[in-house]
Amino acid sequence: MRLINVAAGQLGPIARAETRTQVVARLSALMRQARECGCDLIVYPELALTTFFPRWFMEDQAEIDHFFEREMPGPETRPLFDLARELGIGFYLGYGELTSEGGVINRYNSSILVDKSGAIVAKYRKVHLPGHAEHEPYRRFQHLEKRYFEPGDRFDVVEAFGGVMGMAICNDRRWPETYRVMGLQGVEMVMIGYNTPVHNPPAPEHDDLSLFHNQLVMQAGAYQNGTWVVGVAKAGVEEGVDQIGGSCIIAPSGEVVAACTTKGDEIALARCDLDLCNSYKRTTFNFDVHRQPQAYRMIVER
Ligand code: CDT
Repeated sequence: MRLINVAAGQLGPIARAETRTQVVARLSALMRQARECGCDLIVYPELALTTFFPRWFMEDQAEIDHFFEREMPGPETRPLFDLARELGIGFYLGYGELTSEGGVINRYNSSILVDKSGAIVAKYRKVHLPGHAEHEPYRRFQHLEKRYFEPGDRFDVVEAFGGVMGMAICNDRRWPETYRVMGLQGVEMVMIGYNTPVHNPPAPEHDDLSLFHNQLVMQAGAYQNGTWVVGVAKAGVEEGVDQIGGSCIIAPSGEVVAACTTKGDEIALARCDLDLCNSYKRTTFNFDVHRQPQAYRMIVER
């Protein structure tokens, strides 16, 4: 057995006025709970340091940039890294990343994986940015990820925590390619933070299915690639927008083995044996034996 004790570290709403320091205190409280329960790793949501700001149309760049981190860790986030090192627990954290190289500024919807020594061992930039780039007045709230972020361009994996670890962010979880590209690299645990409004303005007929779709895509991704999946929400009514909860930990069988039951700050725990992946990776989903890539060319050519 190769065990990782994992916590899904769900957050309730973060108000626009809440400071990084206040949020880090909430993240720290969840981290302490997780460690008291023997966890090696806690997974936090997408954009876990601020409110989900793409719901607002903004033109003032300084106002927009307030939601981004210029360094990681920075002065306000360093206490979380220090606590991780002190407790001996790793974490996945989603945040808005602002880079500045040679006078060129780029902004991404990113996540990092931090090991038990408090060192960043991997960074991921969200590939599938949903929503729109311009103000759409018909919407009760906006979803302007295409305005505020550039897309990432790769799904890598990293050896950490005794296994092969991968990251994705929110909308990525709906796309089979996300899991498959990491599956082809032998991924054994995919960590995914999300912010998902219950109401989808362009398709309100999906609203009643939002929790079902959340679980459907992550269960399918886990089973079809023989990997653990840890999906973690920022949930509840945030600045007037109701966001789904449904944080859960899914085994390579596709079964949900732990789940949050509230829409607030809460941890759900599972003892994840990475060797459970083998049973799927070596049989039904033995890619070397059964895949037929010559029949899939259209996926990358169109
Ligand atoms: N954050 C994020 O990617 N949310 C999307 C919302 C639906 S598309 C407007 C999601 O896929 O959950």
